[in-house]
Amino acid sequence: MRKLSLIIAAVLVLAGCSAKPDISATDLWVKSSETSMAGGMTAVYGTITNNTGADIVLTGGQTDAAGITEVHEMAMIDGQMKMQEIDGGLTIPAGQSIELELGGNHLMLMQLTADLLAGDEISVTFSFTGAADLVVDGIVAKPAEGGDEQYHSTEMEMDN
Ligand SMILES: [Cu+2]
Repeated sequence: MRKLSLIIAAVLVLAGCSAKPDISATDLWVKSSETSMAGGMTAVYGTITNNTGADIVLTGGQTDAAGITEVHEMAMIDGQMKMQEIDGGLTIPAGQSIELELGGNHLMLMQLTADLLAGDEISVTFSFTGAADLVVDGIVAKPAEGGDEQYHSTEMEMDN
């Protein structure tokens, strides 16, 4: 009997350890708009936290909602603000969070497989170096606040 309760205690300790995920994703959403149509593109935003004691790198992802999923940044290129894939991925330092946000880094979805309307939900797998994949279901599509329908157009230019 004593031995059995020790085993149960050990199992509970193990379960407790695995309860805290290596990576947590909060406030995730995907932009819906008239530009987020089948064949088009959009992006996923939110906060991703690295709960481990070592740096990890967000390298991309995968979703049934799109043909291509990449980690993008905004950068000045030839005097124009454009987005581009981040070479080598986006580092999330040990114990810290990164923000995927409008006008900043984002998880780009290209070649959308279907229209993405407000209220639609998608599932996205985030891929990392240094940590296991993270699958997030139920990421809800909503319009961008303030309206930035052209934000993800590669034609976008800054008005000076
Ligand atoms: Cu992008």
